[in-house]
Amino acid sequence: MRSFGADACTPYYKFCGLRGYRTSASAHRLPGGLADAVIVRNLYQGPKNMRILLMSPRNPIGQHTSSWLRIPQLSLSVLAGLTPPGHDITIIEEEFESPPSTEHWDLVGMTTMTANSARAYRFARRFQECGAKVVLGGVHPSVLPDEASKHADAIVIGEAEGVWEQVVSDAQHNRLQQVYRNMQPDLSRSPFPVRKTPRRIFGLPPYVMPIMSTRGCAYNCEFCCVHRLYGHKARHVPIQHIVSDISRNEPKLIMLLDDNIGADRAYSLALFEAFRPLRKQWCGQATTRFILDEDLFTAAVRSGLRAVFIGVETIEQEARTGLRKSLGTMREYDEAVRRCRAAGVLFHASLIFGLDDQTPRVFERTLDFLARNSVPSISANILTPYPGTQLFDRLKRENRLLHTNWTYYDHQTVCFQPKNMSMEELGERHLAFCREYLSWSSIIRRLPAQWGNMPLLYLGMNLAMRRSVTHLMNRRRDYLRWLRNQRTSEPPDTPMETESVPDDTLPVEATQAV
Ligand code: B12
Ligand code: SF4
Repeated sequence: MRSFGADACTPYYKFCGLRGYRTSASAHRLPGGLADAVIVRNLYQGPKNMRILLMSPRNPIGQHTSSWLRIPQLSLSVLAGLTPPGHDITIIEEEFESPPSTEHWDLVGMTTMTANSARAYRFARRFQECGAKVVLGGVHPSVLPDEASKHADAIVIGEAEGVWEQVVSDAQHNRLQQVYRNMQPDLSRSPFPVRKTPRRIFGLPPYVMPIMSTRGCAYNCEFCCVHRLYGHKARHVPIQHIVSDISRNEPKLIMLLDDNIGADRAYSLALFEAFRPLRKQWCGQATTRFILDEDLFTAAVRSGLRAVFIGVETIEQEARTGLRKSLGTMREYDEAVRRCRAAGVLFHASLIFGLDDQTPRVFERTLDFLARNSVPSISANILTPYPGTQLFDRLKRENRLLHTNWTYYDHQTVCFQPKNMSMEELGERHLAFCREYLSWSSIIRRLPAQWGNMPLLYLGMNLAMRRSVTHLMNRRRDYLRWLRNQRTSEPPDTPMETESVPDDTLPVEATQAV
C-alpha cells in the first residue's frame, strides 16, 4: 500500500483549473481498498460520463528517478486538461503511488516509454479484461506503433494536443480507431494542464512543477528520438500562458522540461524576463553554450535558475561520432562549471558511456574532469539504442544488438556490443566509475566547493545516487544471469526478441483485483 502515512480518507492531492467548469476534488479509496486516487468530478452531467484513468506504469527494473522527488508527469496533466468536460478523471503515477485497481474504468490512457512498455502492455491486458478501452501514447507507441497496437484498443502517434479530445469522444461513442496520428501540433492554444500535487509531509518533498515551454530540437543526435518525434523546428507555448499556469499553482520549484533551454535565444530571454516577477526557483536542461552566453545565462540566473542539467555526453572530443549537437571543449566545460558555481547554480553533468570511439580510458579521464571541477552531480548513462533512433538502425545493421527486451532499454544496461570494449568490460567499468565518483572520499573531497551553493542539496543528491548504485549492482547481476540464459549462440547472430519480463510481475493488489 501507499506509504504517505496519513489517514486514507484525507485528500492527497490538490487539483486545480478544470477549464472554467466547476469541479470538486476529493480523495477516494477505491473499492477493494486497492489504491487511493483522486477523482475529479466535473459537475457538468453530459451523456455517458466515462470514468477515465490516466496513468504511467513504473519502470520495472530501472532507476526510479522521480520516486523520491515525486515530480508529476506533465503528459498526464496535459491529457487531463484536454479531456472534454463531463468525465471523472483519475491520475495515477505508479512510480510513487499504489497501482490502480484494474476494474472500474471505461477508458484508460497510458503514457509509455520503452523501458516500461512491457509493463504497460500487461496492465493494458488486465484493464481490457475488466472491460475498459485502453489507449497507449507517448514515446514508445509513437516509434513502434505496430507493436503497441497489438496491446491496446487504440494508440496515439505523436502529441495529444488536438487529438485527445477526439479519442475521448470516439471512446464515448464506441467508435475508437486503432491509430491516431498527430505530429507536431500548434501548442499556442492548448488548455492549462490539470495538475495534481503529491501530498507533502512537513513540506517535503517540495512541490516541483514540470513545465514545457518549447518542443522540437534543431539537432539530430544519433541516439535520440526527440527530433524525429517533435521535429526540428521549435514550437513554443505562449509566455503569458506559462506565467498564468505558474501563478495558478504556486510551485516551490519549476522544472523546465525543454530539451535545450536557450535554443531560441529571443524566446528564452523573454521567458526569463517574465519569470522574474514570479520569484520562483527553477531548473532546466541546456548545452554549455547556454552557460557561456553571458547575457542569456545572467538573465536565467536573475529569473531564478538554480540548477542546470548539461548534456556533456563525453568529455573526449575524438569520441563524438553521432553526437550532432554543439558540445564544448574541455576548457569550455571547466569554465561552465566555474560560472555555475560563481552564480550559485548547481551543474549536473549528463554523461554517456559506450560510444563507438570511446576506449576504457574514458572512465579515468572523466573521473579526472569531475574531480578537478568538483562537479556536484551527474547522470552516468550507458549508451542505449532506443527503437526509433538512427543508432538502433545502425547497430541492428551491424548485428550488434544483444536483444530487444525493452525492459532493459533504460540507460543503465548494456544492450549492444560496444566497439572498443567487451560488453562485460563496459558494464563493470561503468559500475566502478559510479562507485568511485560516489565514494565517501569523493563526496567529501567535492563538498568544500559546494559550500556556498546548496550543500544540503548536494549531499541529498549524492546520497540518493549512492543508493541507486547498490540497486544497479544487484540489477546487473540479474541481467547477466538472464542474458546468459537467453543466449543461443556466442556471440548472438540475431538480436533476441523475448516477451519475458524478469522481476516484472504486476502488483499483487492489481492482480487480485482481476
Ligand atoms: C523530463 C524528462 C525526464 C524526467 C521526468 C520527470 C517527470 N516526472 O516528468 C526524468 C529526469 C525523471 C526522466 C527520467 C528518465 N527518462 Co526522460 N525525458 C524527459 C524529457 C526531457 C521530457 C518528457 C516530458 O515530460 N515531456 C513533456 C510531455 C508533455 O511530453 P510527452 O511526455 O512526450 O507527452 C506528450 C506526447 O508524447 C503524448 N503522450 C504521452 N503520453 C501519452 C499518453 C496518451 C494516452 C496519449 C493519447 C498521448 C500521450 O502527448 C503528450 C502531450 O503532447 C524527454 C525528452 C522529450 N523531449 O520528450 C525524456 C525522455 C522521455 N526520457 C527518456 C529516458 C530514457 C528516461 C530514463 C529511462 C533515463 C534514465 N535512466 O534516467 C528515465 C526513466 C524514468 C522513469 N520513471 O522511468 C527518453 C525515452 C526514450 C524511450 N524511447 O523510452 C526521452 C525521450 C529522452 C531521449 N532523448 O531519449 N526523464
Ligand atoms: S540529445 Fe538533446 S540535443 Fe540531441 S537531438 Fe536529442 S534533444 Fe536534441
